[in-house]
Amino acid sequence: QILNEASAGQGRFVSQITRDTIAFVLAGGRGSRLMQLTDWRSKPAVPFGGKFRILDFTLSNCVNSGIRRIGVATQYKAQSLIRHLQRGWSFLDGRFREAIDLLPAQQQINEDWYLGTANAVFQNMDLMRRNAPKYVIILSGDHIYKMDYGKMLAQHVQRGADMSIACIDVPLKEATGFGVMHVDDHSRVVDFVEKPANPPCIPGQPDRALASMGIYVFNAEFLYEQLIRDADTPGSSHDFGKDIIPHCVKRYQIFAHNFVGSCVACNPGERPYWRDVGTIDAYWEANMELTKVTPELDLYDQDWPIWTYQEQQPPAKFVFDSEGRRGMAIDSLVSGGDIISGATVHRSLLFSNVHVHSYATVEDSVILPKVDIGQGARIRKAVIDKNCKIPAGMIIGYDPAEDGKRFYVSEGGVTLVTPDMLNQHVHR
Ligand code: ADQ
Ligand code: ADP
Repeated sequence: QILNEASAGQGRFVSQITRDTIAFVLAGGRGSRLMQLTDWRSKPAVPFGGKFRILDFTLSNCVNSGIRRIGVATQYKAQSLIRHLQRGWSFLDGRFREAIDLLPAQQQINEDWYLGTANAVFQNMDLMRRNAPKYVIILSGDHIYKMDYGKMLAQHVQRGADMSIACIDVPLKEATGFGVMHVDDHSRVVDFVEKPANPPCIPGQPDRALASMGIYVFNAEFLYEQLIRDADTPGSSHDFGKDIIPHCVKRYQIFAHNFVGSCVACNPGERPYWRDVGTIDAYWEANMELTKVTPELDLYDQDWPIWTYQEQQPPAKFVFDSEGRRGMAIDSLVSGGDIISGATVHRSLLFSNVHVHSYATVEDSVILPKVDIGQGARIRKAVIDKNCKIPAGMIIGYDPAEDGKRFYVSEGGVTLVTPDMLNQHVHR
């Protein structure tokens, strides 16, 4: 309908709607289930997929959807994220009303840091108002997915909604970690519970639930009204899922947008790709999936590029060592600055500047930037953090009991190694 109206000269094109939209990205949470991987950086800054940071996926969705006025709210250990954004995302050009604004919690209004997700937006409301957007899309910097937000915005406008919530159906037993909703025949949200102990199922589908993706489109004026009301509500935790949405569902026009309609390059009949990567196991698995011949997440789609910052690096290099052992990587993603010399790499992701020395083997592992793997080391099913220097001959991932004494071993048997752990237990 919206396209018909637009072509008849009465309505508004999707490109006009996205131009009238500001994106507000929540990137302040720690992501504590990623264990020591988030000791020194927030979850959105965690490297992913051989060259990106988790937040790059959300920001690329914005830019590729034509939403180019973006605010990023940061709080927990933000230095790494801020540096990444300054280096990698400053290509947005103010002359075209494009901008990326870094919005660290800075006690702008009173003594408080960002108390909850809604409070993070509330504290930046004046800044937002000055840009006079018609719509605000609120996003989280925590997920890996490709989504055309323009389609969600167009549907929001077409339905005359006050607010829209993107949703995805998930297994019922996983729904306790999400906001879960009920919708009527017109997709209007009639009930919403945040992280319920006993989640309600989708009618007729006893083992599935309709989960909020934490992606919200608001009419700007409606958002301001709700934020002001919430700020004045005693006892509120100032959170969208816990406070704002439950208050609004019975009173206003809140609609669910099905992610299937706006995911990019989803195969028909298959569930669309949306990953939380919030635990070491989920993080390792999502990275490992990328080493498959045809992974679900296509990083090579030139119509939906994932933007990032990476230092200039020389090409990856594979060499025979002095004794003629072949350096090779199979079913793996390798990056600029890597050198694999007389070592074997299988089903692994190597970020930039990784050196693997002779006789070493690396299997089923995620190796973050600037890691040095010494001669004869053997690494299996591991995540090795940035700047680790793995001593010659070290064995990781073959004996969980032994690894557990020095490193972190996840429920799923993934060993996480950080420089702090190596300093404490190995380099003493
Ligand atoms: P959670 O994922 O548990 O649930 P939350 O921890 O509030 O939500 O984090 C949402 C986003 O906000 C994250 O990107 C986080 O980094 C950021 N964030 C958290 N606190 C912040 C603060 N004080 N300042 C700035 N940023 C902050 C939410 C919804 C659920 C929904 C899931 C989907 O509440 O209803 O189902 O997301 O993952
Ligand atoms: P990233 O590439 O994610 O920014 P870094 O290794 O550069 O990762 O670390 C992020 C930030 O944390 C940097 O400011 C770094 O100086 C700091 N940091 C990392 N490890 C330590 C540590 N052991 N002690 C103090 N600061 C640290």
